[in-house]
Order: sequence, then structure tokens, then C-alpha cells
Amino acid sequence: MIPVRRRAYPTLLILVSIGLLALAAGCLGTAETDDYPPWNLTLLGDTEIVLSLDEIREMDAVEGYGYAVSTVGIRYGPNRYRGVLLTDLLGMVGGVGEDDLVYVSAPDGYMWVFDAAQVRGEELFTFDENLHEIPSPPLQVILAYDCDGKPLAHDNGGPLRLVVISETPDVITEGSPWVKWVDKIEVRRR
Ligand SMILES: Nc1nc2c(c(=O)[nH]1)N[C@H]1C(S)=C(S)[C@@H](COP(=O)(O)O)O[C@H]1N2
Ligand SMILES: [Mo]
Repeated sequence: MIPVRRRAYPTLLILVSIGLLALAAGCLGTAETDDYPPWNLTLLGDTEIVLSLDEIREMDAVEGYGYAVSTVGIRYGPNRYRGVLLTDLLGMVGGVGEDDLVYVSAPDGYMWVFDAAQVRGEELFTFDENLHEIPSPPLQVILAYDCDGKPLAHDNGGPLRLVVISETPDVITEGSPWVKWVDKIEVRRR
């Protein structure tokens, strides 16, 4: 009995070890891809540029108040957003002509199209807290990466969300152009 059991142990040990190694390899692989997936933004215009989150954070930053209303009337904000101007990003791939359209999209398939005026923050609808339309104060369209001093959370469209900002906290804009999880911005010439 005893010699038999002694012979069985090494075999068992080897099998268990192989199993543990396979499990460990699987866990490590999952952790690597799930923890901090790298995020890249593709800019498409006259040329194509791919920017990392770090490269976007190194660009000139702007800040302002973002306050949105969703299609079902839920208000989000006001919050302080920080990011880069959409016009600065587009300038890196040849800029936007008056007749061009800009397609901003995300991996979930969502897309919003801006014309040249909207890219500059013009011709967007603005509302007061009672959702009555107001004449538009100066607005800026930014690709935001911080909200209230913290990196934009995934639930709030992070790491990169298109946000319309104003100088004062009392200006509400429509939520539909606030594209969450932006990974591609494309200029289409017309
Ligand atoms: N990527 C992505 N962004 C999106 C949407 C979406 O479905 N996918 N919905 C848009 C619409 S229609 C609205 S009203 C707001 C809703 O913001 P919320 O999802 O934070 O409530 O996000 C906008 N951004
Ligand atoms: Mo919406």
C-alpha cells in the first residue's frame, strides 16, 4: 500500500501543478486586459492621427461648466469639465471647412454629427433650469477627460466624452451630442 501511494503522489503533484499554472496564466491574462485598457483616439481628416490619453492630456486644456438634459428630461450637472477643444483636435488633421461635417463616434456604435458652426460651439440649443430655450451664450465643444477634478468615470462616458461647456453653471444643452467613450473623430469633406 505505502509504496503505491508514494508512487502516486508525484504524478498527482505534477497534474495539480499543471492545473494551477494554467489557472494562474489565465488570471494574469485577464487582469492585464481588464484592469487599465489603453485608450486611443483616432482622428481622421486629410491625414490620420492616433492619440493616446496621455498625449491628449498634454495638449492645451480648457475648462468650463457642463450641464446636459437627456432626451427623457433628466438633467445632469452642472459639473466642471476639463479637456481639449474639438477645434484643436481637428486642426491636427487639416481643420474643418465650412461645408464639412464631423462624425464623432464610440465603440458602442453611437455617433453624432456636427456641422462646422456646431464644432465652434455655435447653433446649439440652450435652455435655462426650467428647460425654456434661452439665447445661446458663448459655448465650447470639448473632448473632456476630467470631471470635477477627477478622471471621467466610465459611467459618465470616460475616459473621453464630448461635452459642451459654458462659462456659467446655469446653461443647459442637449445631451445627445455628449458622445460617451469617444474613440474616433472623422472629418468628412463635402
Ligand atoms: N457612446 C454613447 N454616447 C451617448 C449615448 C449613447 O447611447 N452612446 N447616448 C446619448 C444621448 S441620446 C444622451 S441623452 C446622453 C445620455 O447621457 P447618459 O447616458 O449619461 O444618461 O448621452 C449621449 N451619449
Ligand atoms: Mo438622448
